[in-house]
Amino acid sequence: MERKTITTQPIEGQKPGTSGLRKKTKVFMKPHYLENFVQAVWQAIDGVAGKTLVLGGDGRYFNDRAAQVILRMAAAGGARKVIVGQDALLSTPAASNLIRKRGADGGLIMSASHNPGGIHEDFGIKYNIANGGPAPAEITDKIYAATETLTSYDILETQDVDISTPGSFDLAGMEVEVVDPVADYLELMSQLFDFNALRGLFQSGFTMRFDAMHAITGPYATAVLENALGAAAGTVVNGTPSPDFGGGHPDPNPTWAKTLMDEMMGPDAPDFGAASDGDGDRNMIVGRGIYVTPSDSLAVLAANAHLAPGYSGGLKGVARSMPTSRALDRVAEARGLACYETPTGWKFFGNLLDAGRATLCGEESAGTGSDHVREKDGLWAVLLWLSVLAASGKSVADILAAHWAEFGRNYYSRHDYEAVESTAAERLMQALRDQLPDLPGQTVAGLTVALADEFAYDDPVDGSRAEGQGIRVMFDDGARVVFRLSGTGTVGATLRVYLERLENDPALQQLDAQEALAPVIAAAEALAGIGERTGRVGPDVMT
Ligand code: VG1
Ligand code: CO
Repeated sequence: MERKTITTQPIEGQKPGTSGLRKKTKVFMKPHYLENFVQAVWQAIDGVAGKTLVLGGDGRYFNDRAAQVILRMAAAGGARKVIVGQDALLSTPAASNLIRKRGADGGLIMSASHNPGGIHEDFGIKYNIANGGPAPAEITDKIYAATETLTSYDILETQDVDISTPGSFDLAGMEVEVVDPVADYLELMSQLFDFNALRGLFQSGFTMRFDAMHAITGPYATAVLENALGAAAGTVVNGTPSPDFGGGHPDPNPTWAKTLMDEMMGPDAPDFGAASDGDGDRNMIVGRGIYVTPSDSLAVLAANAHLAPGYSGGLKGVARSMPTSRALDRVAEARGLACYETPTGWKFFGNLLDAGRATLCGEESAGTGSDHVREKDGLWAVLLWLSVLAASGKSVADILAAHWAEFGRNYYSRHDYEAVESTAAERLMQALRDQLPDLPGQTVAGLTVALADEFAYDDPVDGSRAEGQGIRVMFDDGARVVFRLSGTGTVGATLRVYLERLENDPALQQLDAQEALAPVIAAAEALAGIGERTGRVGPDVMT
């Protein structure tokens, strides 16, 4: 085994986005592409020498190859140890848990999350820090800067190592520990939730469908729901991870999880439905005949988390990303909880969780989590919902109706325009930015603007500031529209339009969300001229 220093040159565009670096798989497979980025990570953390890292991914195409490269580079860099999931698999929340539990210095997660996988689709890589959470901007900026000046990387010349069975071995002085990807995560869940009560729920005839979307959550959901909790065999569908996610799009929303949606809206629907994304950190919740928006799900969980043992002492506070609906704020207000509003992306919750200011966090993009790890956690959210259902004995529809009657309903939807031509998208955002000073007081499609700004966040823990985090327009009746460009796409630009309107009258809380939001949708179009500027007649995805 020989340690080699390979000469390279900076590669353009290796700038981490909302959640790591995501590119077409074929781009990642180009000579030096992955290696340059990994070396830049080592540089950003002042070298990998002596460090212990966690490594795993969601099993998408190139996951296995990338893992071998990273192991060889960690060994060449003098790392003390790498804890790797068997076959290089780990869900994102399981990786976060392992980093924390083992006191590792950080970890590398190989995933492009909800983006499709396969040789013609996307691959990604993300660095997490010692608290188990995504690296903050301070570190991702350093990584990017390093990619721009890099001239060489170190790598071991050796055969592939066998990581198909748990156990430890030596790789040129570095220990490689291969672990069962599910075991530690299962143990953590059993500490947070009352498994006996959940077993009782399934014994009482409660039925469920969990769509793992051919992604990493399959083995976790099968182990937890079917094996530990006794849900019927077949509860978990599409449970075997495949490198291209069965040719599907592992994004748990009504568009991409349509089969599950159809089943839940059909005559023989189970009591409860759920799905998760490529790397297992997102969740979609559906009741029989009713879809739960992620924003509502977060609010319901905040109002009821005390029903699970892990949260019986109450919540320290809650947090949501800015575009997430303000349903959570209403719960926080009623319960006297601090409520934080952060930019999009889980990395912004890390400080709040570490400082004990928030226990529960969430995003409208189907991410919910708590201080048990430093990532959002799809299966955890499902178990918390099951705990609420078991303790209350109510259906999902009844829980939602009661929640809206108590707190009001924040009608909510996100409209995505995908792969829009980048310049057109930038121009649209700039035109909105230019209008901001003049908007307050104006009437747009019948709604009067109360406030309009571009969101900036001052972190209350470390004082760091994040600017340019989305344009928001609030109307005087409490409605709101937010515009942002995605930071996870790999083709052109994705415009996200977040729409929200509050309805306090229980008689008007059962409308179709798109109908209820029609005035806000019209105002968004009037403000941004989406059709004209993008050439699109409608959104590609509505959540
Ligand atoms: C999207 C979501 C954001 C989420 C991020 C990573 O980012 O909107 O809420 O944190 O994906 O999630 P963007 O920049 O495309 O809007 V995952 O599960 O894809 O790591
Ligand atoms: Co994800």
